[in-house]
Amino acid sequence: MKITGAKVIVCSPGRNFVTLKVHTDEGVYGLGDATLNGRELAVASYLDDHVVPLLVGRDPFDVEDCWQYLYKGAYWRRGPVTMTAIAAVDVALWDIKGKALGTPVYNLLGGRSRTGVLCYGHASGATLEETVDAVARYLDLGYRAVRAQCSVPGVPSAYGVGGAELGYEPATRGLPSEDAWSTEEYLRFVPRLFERLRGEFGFDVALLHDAHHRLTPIEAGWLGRRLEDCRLFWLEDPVPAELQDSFRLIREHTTTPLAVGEVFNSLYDCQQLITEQLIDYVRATVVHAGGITHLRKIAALAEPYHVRTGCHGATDLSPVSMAAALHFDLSVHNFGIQEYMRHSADTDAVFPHAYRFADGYLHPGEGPGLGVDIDEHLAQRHPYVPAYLPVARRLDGTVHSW
Ligand code: CS2
Ligand code: MG
Repeated sequence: MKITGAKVIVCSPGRNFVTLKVHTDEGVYGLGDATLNGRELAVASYLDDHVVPLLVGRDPFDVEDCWQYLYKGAYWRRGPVTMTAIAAVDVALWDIKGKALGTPVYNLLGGRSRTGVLCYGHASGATLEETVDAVARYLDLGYRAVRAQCSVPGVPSAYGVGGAELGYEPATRGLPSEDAWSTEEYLRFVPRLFERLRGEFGFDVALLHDAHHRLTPIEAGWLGRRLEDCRLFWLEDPVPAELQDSFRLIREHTTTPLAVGEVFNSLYDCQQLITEQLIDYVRATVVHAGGITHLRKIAALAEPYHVRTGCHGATDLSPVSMAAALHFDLSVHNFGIQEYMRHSADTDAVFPHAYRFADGYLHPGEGPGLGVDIDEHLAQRHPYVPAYLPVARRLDGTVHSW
């Protein structure tokens, strides 16, 4: 079998997505997600101009060789654009292999390690009581794990609040919006949120929270210790993770489990965090961390260090990513949890898929390949619209991590 070409499909069914469709001389094609929220066209160009021409004539079954060729052959290694482009090719080749062999991709990754993929949803509210109600709605839907985010009194726009009923879409069309931030108000409020939630729901539901890169290590250590009696499943992105040493300081102060890595694009971003057991969950994903091939290597490094996976799964990761993640999640031994932000009806129509939610778990489906497709005609009806993630500023105007 040979690759005959590939097409980069940019569409915007409510939000922007970039999809790579790789064609072969036997009529089998594979899909890969190449969406990088706010920088979509950079990846589309990287693929169109610098990757697709290199794929023609290659054997799509040579997944590892293709990965190494695109990674080492680029010379300029790593980075979110490069690794998202490589990821799209990688996932498409796994899709082709599964389809050609007539088996779901998880069977190519070692088969099933569990009956279903535990997932978590996103509850949020403008007030404590709204957030309590939102968590209750997720429990009524059958979720066993829920991320809770709430507006913070005195902070005009906290992270993770608002948007669709069962999702949260931070990117807005047009130029970046500017969100105000106050760490002091946030630290004063978050313990109240989780004490209220534990008081309402007890300890049967797994509660998660995303600090979204906004604290210093000592602030994160304080918050983690303050939340210990609330037994969070994890505290996510407590600090920006460029300096992996930071997590030593947090670890000295708290046993609250830590999760990081949705912005990571390679094993090297988390090597120290894993080997020094500074985190409990690694959030790297198939779409931004080099595809299934590289994510398996991150998980393999993590396994002996008691670090589990917790793949990112926000609305800006398309159903192609969700499908690929679920095949990986079903098979990888040190699986932790899968984020599951439901997509809009428009998105689901463009990307018909086999995966389904039942009783708090996701299942990838039993069809060959990834079990996801793209309706190119429908996609064309939703052209790209420039959209950006917000920029955060502290109340005094200083730019802060969003
Ligand atoms: C968040 C995301 O899902 C999460 O944990 O961090 O909403 C993130 O802000 C977006 O995916 C960024 O594009
Ligand atoms: Mg996050």
